[in-house]
Amino acid sequence: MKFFLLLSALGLCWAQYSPNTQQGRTSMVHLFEWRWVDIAQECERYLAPNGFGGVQISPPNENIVVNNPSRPWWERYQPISYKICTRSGNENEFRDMVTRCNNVGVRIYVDAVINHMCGEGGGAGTSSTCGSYFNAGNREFPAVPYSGWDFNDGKCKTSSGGIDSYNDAYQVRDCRLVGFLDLALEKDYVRTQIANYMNNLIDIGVAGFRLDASKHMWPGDIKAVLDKLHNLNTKWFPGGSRPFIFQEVIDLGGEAITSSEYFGNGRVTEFKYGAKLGTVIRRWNGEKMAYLKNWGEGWGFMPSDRALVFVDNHDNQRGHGAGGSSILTFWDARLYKMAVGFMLAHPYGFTRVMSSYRWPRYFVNGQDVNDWIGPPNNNGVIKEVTNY
Ligand code: QV4
Ligand code: CA
Repeated sequence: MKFFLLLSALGLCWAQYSPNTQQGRTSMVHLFEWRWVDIAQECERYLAPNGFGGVQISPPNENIVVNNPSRPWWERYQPISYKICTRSGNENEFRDMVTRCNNVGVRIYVDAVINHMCGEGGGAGTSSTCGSYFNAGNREFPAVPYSGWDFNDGKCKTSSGGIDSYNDAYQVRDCRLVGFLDLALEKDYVRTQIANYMNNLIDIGVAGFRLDASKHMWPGDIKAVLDKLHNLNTKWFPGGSRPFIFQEVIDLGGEAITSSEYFGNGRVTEFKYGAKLGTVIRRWNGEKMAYLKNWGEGWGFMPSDRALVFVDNHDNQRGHGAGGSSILTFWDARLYKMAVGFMLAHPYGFTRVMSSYRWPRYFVNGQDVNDWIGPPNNNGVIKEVTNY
């Protein structure tokens, strides 16, 4: 009885912080912009035999199709509906991937874009990955459905309707992040639509979620959505297992919103990790690897059991998001391997490795003007990942 109580207490505390990986598997890989059919094969031929715990996938829900520039990777961060229908594949391919990966013990984590829909300037029509109609100007997304009531237009207090200051938590959460139509997450209707989407994925067999743009959502609203989520599919997970949650909050210090506000919901991305590790391995600012002795909380990072860590991510690999010039990427191959090797060997946080694609970097005044380029494709159709 005592043992049972202890176990259930452990289960409760661990819950959404546990990646639901198999014993001894301590890392996930982000297969950025990969197709579901390729991920299924990668689970079977490489990830399972090499001890990977899981895969973070690109957003699986229908998104806007951007033609100018031509099919950028970032169009996937502008949802049109919650249909599983993108350049990575359709719902059948998604189900097949989840099943095959779970069957070899590799978990799937979905990148959930739930703070917003497409940009206010997204226009009207059916330029979407599944052909669903939408009208951004009228706030109409009938394939969900969402309408004007479901957005924060009335709540945001800035005259631009956008986020003018990151020192004001209300703006950051209630106004439009670079123009994206901001969902009114305090509404039960909106929470329910989002939870239905996530529950569909959970029932298919996914093990957890990256919550995109979490800084732009109130922690209490996120909690209300999470409270509606099902337990994981018992075909692969013990009864009562909760989805793993990691929230994208960029907190390098000095802003109104801190990572710790989100600890109650799940883990949080620790962006200081890659920024500092890059500085150390590059030997900038007098740093050296000997100083890594107290790496982790000793460096002012969040508690290890709340941290999701990585050397680089899909944003700061190409100059988006945060981290700055110290971030190491595959463009600095030797130093990058040192950083990733160190990360995987060190016990702090739950680790994520980055796997993406090369693009023709082209700097103009220090800015990569090709930072938008999408995955290798034939006329927009993502190419097969070849097996070397
Ligand atoms: C343009 C103008 C804006 C204008 C707007 C008006 O530049 O000045 O206000 O139009 O409509 C794309 C374009 C961007 C464009 C916007 C709207 O790059 O220029 O604005 O669309 O049409 C990714 C990319 C963004 C991209 C977005 C959606 O990084 O460039 O925007 O996808 O397509 C902060 C956040 C953090 C965020 C990070 C990048 O706190 O949450 O910025 N990170 C996550 C994802 C990231 C994604 C988003 C959030 C948005 O990791 O990949 O943004 O879902 O730090
Ligand atoms: Ca918001």
